[in-house]
Amino acid sequence: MNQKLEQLKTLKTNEEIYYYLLSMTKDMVKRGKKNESKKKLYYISAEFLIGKLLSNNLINLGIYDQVENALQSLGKSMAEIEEVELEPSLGNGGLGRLAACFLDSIATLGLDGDGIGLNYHYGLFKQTFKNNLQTEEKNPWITKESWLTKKKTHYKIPFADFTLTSTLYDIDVTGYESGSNKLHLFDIDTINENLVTDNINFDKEDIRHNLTLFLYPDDSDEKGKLLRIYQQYFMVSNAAQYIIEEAVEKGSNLYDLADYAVVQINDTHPTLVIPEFIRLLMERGVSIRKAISIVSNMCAYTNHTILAEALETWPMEYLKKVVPHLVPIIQTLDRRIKRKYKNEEVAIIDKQKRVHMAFIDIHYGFSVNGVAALHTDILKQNELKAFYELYPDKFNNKTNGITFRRWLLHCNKPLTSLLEELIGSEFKKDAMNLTKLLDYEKDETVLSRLLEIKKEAKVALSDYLKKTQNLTLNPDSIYDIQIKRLHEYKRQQMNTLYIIHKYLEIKSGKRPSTPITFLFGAKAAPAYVIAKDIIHLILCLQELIAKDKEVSPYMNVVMVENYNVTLAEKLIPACDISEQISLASKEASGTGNMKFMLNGAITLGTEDGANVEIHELVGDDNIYIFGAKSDEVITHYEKSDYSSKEICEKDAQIKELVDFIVSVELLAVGSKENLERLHHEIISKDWFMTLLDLKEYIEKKDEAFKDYEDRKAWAKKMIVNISKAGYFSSDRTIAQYNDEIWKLN
Ligand code: 26V
Repeated sequence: MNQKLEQLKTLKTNEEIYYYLLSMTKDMVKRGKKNESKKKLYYISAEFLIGKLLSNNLINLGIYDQVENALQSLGKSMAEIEEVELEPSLGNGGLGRLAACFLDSIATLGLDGDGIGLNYHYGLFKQTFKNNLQTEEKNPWITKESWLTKKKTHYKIPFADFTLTSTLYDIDVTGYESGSNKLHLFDIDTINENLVTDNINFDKEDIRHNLTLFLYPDDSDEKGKLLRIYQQYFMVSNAAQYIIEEAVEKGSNLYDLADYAVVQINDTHPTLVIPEFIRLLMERGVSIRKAISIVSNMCAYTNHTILAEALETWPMEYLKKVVPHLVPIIQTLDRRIKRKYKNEEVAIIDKQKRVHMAFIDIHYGFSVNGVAALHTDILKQNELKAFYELYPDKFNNKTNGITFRRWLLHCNKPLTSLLEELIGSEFKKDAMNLTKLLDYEKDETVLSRLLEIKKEAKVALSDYLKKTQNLTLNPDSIYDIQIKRLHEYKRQQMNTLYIIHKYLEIKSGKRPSTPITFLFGAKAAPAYVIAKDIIHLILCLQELIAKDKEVSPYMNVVMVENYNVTLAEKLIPACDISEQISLASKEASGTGNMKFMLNGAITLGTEDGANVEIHELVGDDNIYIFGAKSDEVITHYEKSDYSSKEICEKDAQIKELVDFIVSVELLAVGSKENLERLHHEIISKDWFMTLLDLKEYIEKKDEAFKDYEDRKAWAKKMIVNISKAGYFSSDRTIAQYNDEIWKLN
């Protein structure tokens, strides 16, 4: 090791150093311990939002400090070296990031479990802003040397009209002071990157050459949907072949496959793995009856959303076009259910010949889990009630978690050091030890140090955003942050209505005691028109306020470009107020909420997803909760009795805020088409009930800003939040998955 670091000191450029460390790390992992057991977990997911890997791997291998010291003697820092690494965008948001946190915890707990997914060359997309609008560009991340290791593993993947040959690429997954596992990403050698013409456009029908170009290409049309099925089948056929091969090598006779493998199906995207396993077993001589039973004992499904538009159903016609060989199996699976249960609601193939992917998972898997207590309850009592009645024992909750290696040890070193100094280092291995911090609730010195650390993080974020995006932030302001995918149910639009409220207040002479910075980070799906209009509104407000000398000393809006894991790591430590304001019942869990809490931000949120559990843990005094509860919201949907129009007509204040979207001021900086469309959407539809909660939101947020003025009382809230965050370690979540679902030896 020392010799290696001496050699490092002979290097000059950041690139040379990065690639040296990359290969050194890969080498160490190769020679290090591997997690091994008879039964193995395979976490199949269309998304793995892994973020940059160098720092995390060095932390997990226990050599971060040594490397940092060596770099310092060269007059360099890890922060600079990390800039060389490109961040892959192999995920949309929470679901993909969760998969990455899980891989870290699986390895850390010494469990034998690999991830399986696809090697998208251009990821999701890189977001840029032009004329206050989002534009999408490809996001290449694969360099000649990278964390990917090309393997000699290849499979034949049969489609209707042709067969593709796959190639496997592996990424090492290091555990924190533990053995390592792998993330297997499958690809095709015949990919043609030149197919991408402009931005993210490409020929959607040229499957042999486009299959792994992008994550979830726009599926607003038939071609896009078909490509998505091609991707899904390619992913799961590779997975199934790989899993069977490994199990057989270990001694499985196929009939005992479930003793060698357990498969976690991450949302419905990998669902076709069920019929594919059955097909492969039948090919190897197993009867269909037996094959179904083997597979049903091996597969477990996680549901990540109740949004109807996100629950996948594929028209039978599409499946016939792409994977005709799976169709008879899916029909058999469906027939068996129809024979057993007369209830139409639980049929796999409905009357319109659509295949309900989630229903395959529920009938033919042994476990169904939601991702937060409230979410699981809603699944049982509402969305999947009919299934819960059939299979009460399959349903279970696994509240999400986050890896503290990335979301504390790596992203907030000053806070980590303070914690170590105060409560020792056991919390790094067992996060529940963070409760020891409660002893310091009244310690003035500790409270001041916490505030200093927060200030330092704000300065660091300001410097970074100045340097990388030419954004100007005031580190003496309150940092109020909402970072997550742009979706109406997450209600970024409600946040903008508050901003309008504050702007108008300041205009009328009512100034906040401490200036406020409203930070946003969000990508909108390329075909999601209203989401893009909301981004437009945020950017217009940013411009309007920045140009207004009367207002800008007191408030600013900052939307970061291309929000990703790397930016999250810098934004989260700097946050004072964490915006978790989804319409109750719609956010399955949220995981950003946990990251913010761990870094001493106070949540302003609805009783939704894991916010409910955060609220229970920290108590009323250490969180700002507002808004309609989930049962009330569900009732509104059932009765269709919510009308934003009525609210606007009755409430002049709300009307004033909403109408400001199409004010002369905003139209002067923005596009009439976008702003008018958004305005119309809110006053005439507002499917996610922004206006229902707006008044309470404004009140609560004002209360939070007022409380912020008492810095010591605020710091105490920070302490409570940090000390109670241990429950949200993904180590806890994974231990529960293992104890209750996977049961690895
Ligand atoms: C997908 C789609 C695709 C079609 C257009 C609309 C739409 C809306 C939402 C989604 C979400 C897909 C599933 C997902 O990402 N769920 C997230 O999973 C996280 C990890 O469990 C959880 O923390 C988030 O609350 C949940 O939204």
